[in-house]
Order: sequence, then C-alpha cells, then structure tokens
Amino acid sequence: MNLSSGEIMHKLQLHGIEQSVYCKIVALVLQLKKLHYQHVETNIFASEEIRDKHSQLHPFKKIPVLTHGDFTLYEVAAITRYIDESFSGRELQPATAKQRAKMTQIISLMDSYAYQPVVWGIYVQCSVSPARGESPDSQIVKLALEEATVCLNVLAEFLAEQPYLTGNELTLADCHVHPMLECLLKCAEGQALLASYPNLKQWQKRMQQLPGGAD
Ligand SMILES: N[C@@H](CCC(=O)N[C@@H](CS)C(=O)NCC(=O)O)C(=O)O
Repeated sequence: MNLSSGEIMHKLQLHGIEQSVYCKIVALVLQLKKLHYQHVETNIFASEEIRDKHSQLHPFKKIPVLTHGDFTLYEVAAITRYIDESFSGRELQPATAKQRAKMTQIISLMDSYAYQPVVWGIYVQCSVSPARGESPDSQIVKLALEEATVCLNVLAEFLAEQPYLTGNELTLADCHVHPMLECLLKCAEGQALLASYPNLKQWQKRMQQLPGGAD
C-alpha cells in the first residue's frame, strides 16, 4: 500500500453500467476488498451526448472508469491492480513472480480472445438478441463457440490441479474471468458449452459464493 491515509479516504466512484461485464469485474474486486464505492451510472450506449461527456474521463469512450478523488483510471486490468495495491484487506495478487505472470497472462487472454466470442458472439447473439425479438446470426455463433472452446480448454487446464486459476488462492485473474463466464449461463448454447468442463463449473460455483460473486 503506497497511498497516504488521506488519499485512501477519498471517494471511490465506478462510472459505467452495472450489467457490463467489465464493470462487474471491478465491482467484484471492490467488494472483495470490502470497499465502499459509488456507482455512477454512465450509459454510453444511450446517447452520443453521454458518450461525448464520458470522453472527458475515457478518451476511447469505454466503460468502466474508476475515479478516486482527483485520480482517474481506465482499463480494467490497471483499475483492479490499483485497488488491490492501494487498499488493505484480502490480497488479490499472488506472491511469486511466476504466479503473477500467469495472472497477467490470464487477464490478457480473456481480453484478447474470450471477451468478444463469449460476450458478443454467444451471450448477446443467443440471449440478448432473442429477448429483443431478433434471431441470432448462426455463423457468428458458430465461430464464437469455436473461439470460446479454445479459451475454456485453456482455463480448464489451469484448474486441473488447483482450486483457483493461478494456484490455491483467489486472485485478480479469477475476478477477471468470472463475470465473463457467467454470461454463458444465460443461454442454452453457453450452458451446453460449459457442461463439458466439470472443473470450470466447480470453480464457477466457488466464485458465485463470494461477496459480489452472484450475478
Ligand atoms: N479494454 C477495456 C475494455 C472495456 C470495454 O470494452 N467495455 C465495454 C463495455 S463492457 C464498452 O465500453 N463498450 C463500448 C464500446 O465498445 O463502444 C478495459 O479493460 O476497460
């Protein structure tokens, strides 16, 4: 922890949409650290005006953004590390360099290879679109299922001999993965995919029991 006690007392604000997967990752970490924060609803999908105003905090107009006093931070991997390193409570980064490298690797692979197929290719196509009366695009879903399978294979391998993704302790990697995989439970296609991974399902149950882990 390298903040002064005065700095620690500054108000934490999470700007975004509560249902957003990336906002849920930060909210989970804040709750695991037992931190009080204010959610500032910022629906960037609602209007150009909101997006333009939000660009003062995030030049790429994405959510979430964390503000802590006059400190502003975007990019979830940076935000969760800042929270873990700035505040006492449950430590969410592993002790060894190898485990920390694995944690960073998992966070990066989820952003690079899992978010798009899992959230947009499967969840949005198979759950959100039908709820709006639209049919899923079967080509998009097929490709997304193939890409998501590679990610789930990798995650299941990490969990082969340990309860959490980087070892015996929960870390920021687990927090980054959990809200994304929860999306799969919201449609039959995602549930069918997860069904082939018993150790991932067990890990999911453990994650759901954490404060802030239930969807
Ligand atoms: N790399 C960014 C990704 C954030 C992201 O993609 N957020 C989505 C919502 S879950 C978003 O803002 N989408 C709006 C858009 O793409 O215009 C991070 O780590 O914060």
